[in-house]
Amino acid sequence: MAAVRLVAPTLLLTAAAASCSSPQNVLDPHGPAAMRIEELWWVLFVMGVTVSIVVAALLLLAIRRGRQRERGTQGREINGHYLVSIGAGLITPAVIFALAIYSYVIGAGVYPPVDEDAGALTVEVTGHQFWWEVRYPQYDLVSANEVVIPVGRRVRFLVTSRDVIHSFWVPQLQGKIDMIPGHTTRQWLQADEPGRYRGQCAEFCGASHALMALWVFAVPEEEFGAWLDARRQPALEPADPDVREGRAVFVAAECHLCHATRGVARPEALGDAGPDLTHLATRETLAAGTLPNTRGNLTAWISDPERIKPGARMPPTVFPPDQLRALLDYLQSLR
Ligand code: HEC
Ligand SMILES: [Cu+2]
Repeated sequence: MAAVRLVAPTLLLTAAAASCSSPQNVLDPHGPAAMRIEELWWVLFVMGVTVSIVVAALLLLAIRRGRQRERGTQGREINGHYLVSIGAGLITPAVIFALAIYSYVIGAGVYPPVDEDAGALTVEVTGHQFWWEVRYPQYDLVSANEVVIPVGRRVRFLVTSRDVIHSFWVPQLQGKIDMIPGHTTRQWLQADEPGRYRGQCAEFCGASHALMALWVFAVPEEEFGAWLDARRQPALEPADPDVREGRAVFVAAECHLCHATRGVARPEALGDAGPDLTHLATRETLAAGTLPNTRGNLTAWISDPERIKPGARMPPTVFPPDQLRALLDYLQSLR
């Protein structure tokens, strides 16, 4: 039957999407908000499939009747006006209205009001072309491109942007929310299971929009406490002479004008045009999820960011080999 032929591929595709374990799968939710969004998705999907089947069936019926008329074998004429009025005039609008209310209720549950409650753990995420600034204001902690949250706790996210409109979206945990310059948007995020969840900028923001990803790590409460303690430590004056030399290269090349390495070393680097590098070596990726954080990738990134990330707001710098080695030693010491 044609209707089956029409619907089967859609169902197959959906089943494939639902079963695939992509780290950004809306159909594989790991938090209360994402679960409601998934539920809404399935309800609308089933309604959509039902409408497709009904329309396909009516179309087939009309074709059959047309053929019968041509052959003169047409049976009794049905007066369809009643059916059409009741179906199109009453049932369809009622169903659409019910669905509208239902999706409104889901929306209200997904984005409940976020109060000023100072006690709630707060994370501030600021979008930049093309990376994420991450702050924990209650702990005086700054990071970039990776967010760590405790499992099972509702965390308050305050998001904004430094330049253009971005959108903060971690599909397995919560719906997307715009990051608007000059305006702070609030939302709750909660992960019910420990794990790593990939997020992605969901509003076109320039050439490397697609390379603007972030990771959210949900960890047990004790691990979160330990993480906070470790990340609040400042970067120390390096003891190793090589690393100390690398720090001098970092300052001489003016990396510190854009990148902060908060700590006791002087001059203190406080630049904020680029990601905070105080704990760079603990991050898994470079340049907002674009590259694994390895020595080779650090070299490639520093010598030519534009080749890796078109439009990236960092100038290329080429160093003589010994300076480069020292700089890499320094960057890799930032734990
Ligand atoms: C004009 C400002 C500017 C200067 C100067 C600058 N950077 Fe950057 N840097 C950035 C920006 C912006 C990014 C983020 C790029 C992106 O992901 O889109 C970045 C990203 C990085 C990253 C990746 C960080 C992460 O967490 O993903 C490293 C490492 C880095 N820069 C090192 C350096 C070094 C070393 C120097 C000096 C040789 C330097 N930068 C000079 C602006 C700058
Ligand atoms: Cu963006």
